[in-house]
Amino acid sequence: MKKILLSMFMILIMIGVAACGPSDTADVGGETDTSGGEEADTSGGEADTSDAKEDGGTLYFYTWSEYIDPDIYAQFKEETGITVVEDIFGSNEDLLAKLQGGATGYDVYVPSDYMVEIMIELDMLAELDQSRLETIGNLDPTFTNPPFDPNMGHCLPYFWGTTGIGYNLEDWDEPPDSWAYIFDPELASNFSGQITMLDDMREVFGSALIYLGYSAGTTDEAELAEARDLVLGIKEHLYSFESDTYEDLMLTGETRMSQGWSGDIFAAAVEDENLWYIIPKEGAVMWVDNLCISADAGADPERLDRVYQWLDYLNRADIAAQNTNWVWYASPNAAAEDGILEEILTEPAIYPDAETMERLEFLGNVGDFTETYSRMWTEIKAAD
Ligand code: N2P
Repeated sequence: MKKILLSMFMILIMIGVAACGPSDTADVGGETDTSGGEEADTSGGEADTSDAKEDGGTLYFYTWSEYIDPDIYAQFKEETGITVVEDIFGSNEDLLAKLQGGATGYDVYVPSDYMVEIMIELDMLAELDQSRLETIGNLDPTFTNPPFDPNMGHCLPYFWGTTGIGYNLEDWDEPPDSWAYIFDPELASNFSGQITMLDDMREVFGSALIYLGYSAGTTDEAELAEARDLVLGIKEHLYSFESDTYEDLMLTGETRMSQGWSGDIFAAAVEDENLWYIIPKEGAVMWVDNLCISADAGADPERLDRVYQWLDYLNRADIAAQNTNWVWYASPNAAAEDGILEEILTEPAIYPDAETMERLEFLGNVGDFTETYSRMWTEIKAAD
């Protein structure tokens, strides 16, 4: 069954990308500028010199919050002696802005599909030498030639998922099946002050555009303005725009509904079974996040050596399965399937069926039109 949906995925993954403009990267240093998330040396901190492997150096990993089983850092260190230092970004635009603003020293980034394309164009990524990865064959072929990175020339797919609605079963007899529960002011007023949306302009516009019946990656200014007005119309009912801790707000009961990422909500549901996630009937954004090597790590053989060990480790069948069972996102790693929890593999909101896949859409690279998104996003953020 999964095979069928993956061929659907293949078709969808063909529809997703365009072009973008120039800029440059940054200076030197490894000052891991914490973008608003905390910097966490989750690697087990100081090396235990008694048993541990000899110091294998440090690798700087720039990723999304709660996007890896934290035990993996310690396990990797145990096996390789390499300390991984994690730093967090909240959106693809945040990642790009941090790097363009001068943050450096990172070895591996985790951008989504359209941002991979942008970063390749900006020469921010090193090429991937697949011959250095013993585990390369573990990936499902569906994911090995994405249009945003032909033949995985630069990056390795890490996880994929959707952007839908997290809700609390206690509040509903029937699950909320529509974006209207967030975007219709009257419906949203039922949970006034208890709804979050992602602090992520492409995701917010993407969901609003899909609700309006437009493409999630529109480059039509009038359509985007309509989406902006839609969000402005419900802003008074939002608790906040929040991407890193929104699931925690749902866990404490402070919020009752969120625009969120599939795995974040399902991982929270492990702690509170009343939390659940749906892909609305109008459709939703889907994405593939990727492990990509920074251009400066690519120019340094020692750093590169650590990077390939890290990528190979994350792509190992047992580690990919362990990681999936912690993050609750869908894995592109076919070899991991045997080790992935049945509840994950059979959850249609994690691995959607073919019919649902037809309603999913990639955000796509909107090129220079990104400026229009930014302007309208600022208008949303600035409004009272
Ligand atoms: C994990 C965030 C998932 C990334 N907290 C969505 N692209």
